[in-house]
Amino acid sequence: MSFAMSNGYELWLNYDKISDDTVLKTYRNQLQSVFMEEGGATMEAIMMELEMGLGGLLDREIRFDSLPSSGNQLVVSKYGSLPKDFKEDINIDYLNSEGYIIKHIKKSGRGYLVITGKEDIGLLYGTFHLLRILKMHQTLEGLNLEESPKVDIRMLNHWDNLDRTIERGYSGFSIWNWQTLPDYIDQRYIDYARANASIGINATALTNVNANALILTPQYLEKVQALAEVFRPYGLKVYLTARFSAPMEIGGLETADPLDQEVIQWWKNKAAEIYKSIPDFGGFLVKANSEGQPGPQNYGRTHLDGTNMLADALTPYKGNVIWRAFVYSEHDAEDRAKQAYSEFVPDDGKYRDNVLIQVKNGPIDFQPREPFHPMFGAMPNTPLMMEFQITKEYLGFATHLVYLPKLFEEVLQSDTYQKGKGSTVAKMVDGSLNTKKLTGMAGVSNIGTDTNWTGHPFGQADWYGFGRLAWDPSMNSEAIADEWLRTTFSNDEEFIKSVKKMMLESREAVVNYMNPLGLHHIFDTSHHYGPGPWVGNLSRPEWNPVYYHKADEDGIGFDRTKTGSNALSQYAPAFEEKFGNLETCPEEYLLWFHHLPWDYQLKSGRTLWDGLGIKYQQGVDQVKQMINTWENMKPYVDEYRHNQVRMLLGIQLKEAKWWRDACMLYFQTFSKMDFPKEMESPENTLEYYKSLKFPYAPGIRPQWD
Ligand code: BDP
Repeated sequence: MSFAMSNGYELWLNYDKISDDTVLKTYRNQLQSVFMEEGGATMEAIMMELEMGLGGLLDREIRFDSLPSSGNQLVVSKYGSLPKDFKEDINIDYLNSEGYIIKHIKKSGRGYLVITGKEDIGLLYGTFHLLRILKMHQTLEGLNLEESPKVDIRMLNHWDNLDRTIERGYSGFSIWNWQTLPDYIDQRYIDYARANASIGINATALTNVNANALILTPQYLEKVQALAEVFRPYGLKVYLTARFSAPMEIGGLETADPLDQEVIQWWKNKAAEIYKSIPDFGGFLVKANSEGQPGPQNYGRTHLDGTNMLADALTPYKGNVIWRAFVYSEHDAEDRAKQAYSEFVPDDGKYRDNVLIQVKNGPIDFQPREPFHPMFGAMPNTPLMMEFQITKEYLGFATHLVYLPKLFEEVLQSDTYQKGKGSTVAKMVDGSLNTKKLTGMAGVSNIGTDTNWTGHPFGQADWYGFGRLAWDPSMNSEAIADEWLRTTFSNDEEFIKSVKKMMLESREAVVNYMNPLGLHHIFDTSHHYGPGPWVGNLSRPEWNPVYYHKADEDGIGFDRTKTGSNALSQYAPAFEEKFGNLETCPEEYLLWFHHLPWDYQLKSGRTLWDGLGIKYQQGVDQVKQMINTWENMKPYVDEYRHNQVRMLLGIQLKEAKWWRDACMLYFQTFSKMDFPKEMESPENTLEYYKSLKFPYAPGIRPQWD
């Protein structure tokens, strides 16, 4: 077999000719011509995608024809414009405005594959779905698909700074070239919009949540407008991060107090100015009173005051405020995991209708494994937006192969018990549990200027999977891996089977070699690259790893039961009971909720100490297994990408061992016990691991140094 080299730029949208001749012949016969309803920019985008996609996959010029046609045809048309006899075969009653139907119907001996919906954007989403079907070699005969997104706002959050560095970015610089905008439209902007539309992402916040007020000045808004124009045909709305002190920094006011009349007016004027040039502007994303960012509390006001003030400024234009719940204070001695809940839950139901509170998936910070955030089960009257992190700040940067949709799925399928058993986080997020009016899911982007966008070729799967889950939070991660592999690499069953297995197991591997048995936040400080469980000298207690593992001679773990911080009380009684009781607490969460002696007996009969070492070793062994799997995949993958992944897996193995050795040596200073026999001996001393410094590790926020 020979393969075209792929540098990965095309993502899952590579349209090389279908290699299976039988499949190709069938599709060519079924799609002899295309009928397209005439229309605006979105219809043009569809036409362009069909010319590239259908033209490429079928390896021929696309013939556009009238309806009815002389042969079998693809029909792309809004329902309202379809001929009457086509309408009779299709029911769009249950579609929402972004939804679509793909249906294969027969008329006078001809086959018509109809993509239809209520709006143009539905047709675009349907077109991408069809191209996916073709790339996966699925049958068109008898096709009858109906899809509507279950979540309203499906959004990427770019933590991109105006100097093009990216906070927690590991795949190059920001793709937004502010210097050449608005005049120069990089092809990447268009391809970015295409890629997002192909997985249903419909919103993007362009700038870092640690915001720079300059983005709201005319000089930058003109550039934002240019991007918004590129994105519009693809249904992608632009949001900006709003720095709460902007009225002072760029408005010349003396205060940013949300109850001050001048401040209120300043934001109203700013909204009017933005909507004048970007009529479909999405709204503001805000990080306030968190990690040094300004906010309403600087003026003795509450998050509610700040949120509603901004919301009022956007109401006339149907814009939204997305207010982040990632707040914790150095002045609060309370367990960090409890603080956001205490801050926001009392105001449930008091937010304006155009407000969403954006909550990270877990109560601490995007760890390899966390229980779901208790707010998801506690604010039935407020739209809560899920925030996942696609970039791997705590999961090995862009060098580790860790398939994140598996993590996302675990969170979404967790039971909050809010309305009894089965009240999953997914049902909360998609609004079905409380019939929420506004719903959303955000993912902190892993995209940069690297040729393949995400650094690690498998990082693309995380972007892809995030989009698919935002469209339908009940999807399973295995089906997503299947789609991504087939559309990105190959349909070969042997390849799919092995690599899918590797992807699905990769998330547990990273948990094992970094943070097993419920350990969390034991990363080296500031850059979060590698282990740093010994760090205990930072000014804020909750920035220190020792705060989270609490290891001492008696044992290890954070007691969050009644005898400890009682963070468990923020969950529903059924959850509290299960996780609070050592008999029933799943061992993956043991040290998240309990402080236990080193010789505590695990279900396996081994001590906690042995169990820890065994898990760390298991993580290392899993990476070795991944390396084996990948070696065997050589016949199925082009040399370029095979080599890339092979080298990256080498780094992953090195770092998995580093984690195992550094953590076990450090914890041994407390446990004073021998390593379990299953564990390989450490390769270096604890002093060596402690001495490692990474002054230029990527993705750090300069002001945090
Ligand atoms: C933490 C990151 C920090 C972000 C912060 C946030 O370390 O860079 O600014 O989250 O989400 O995970 O605001």
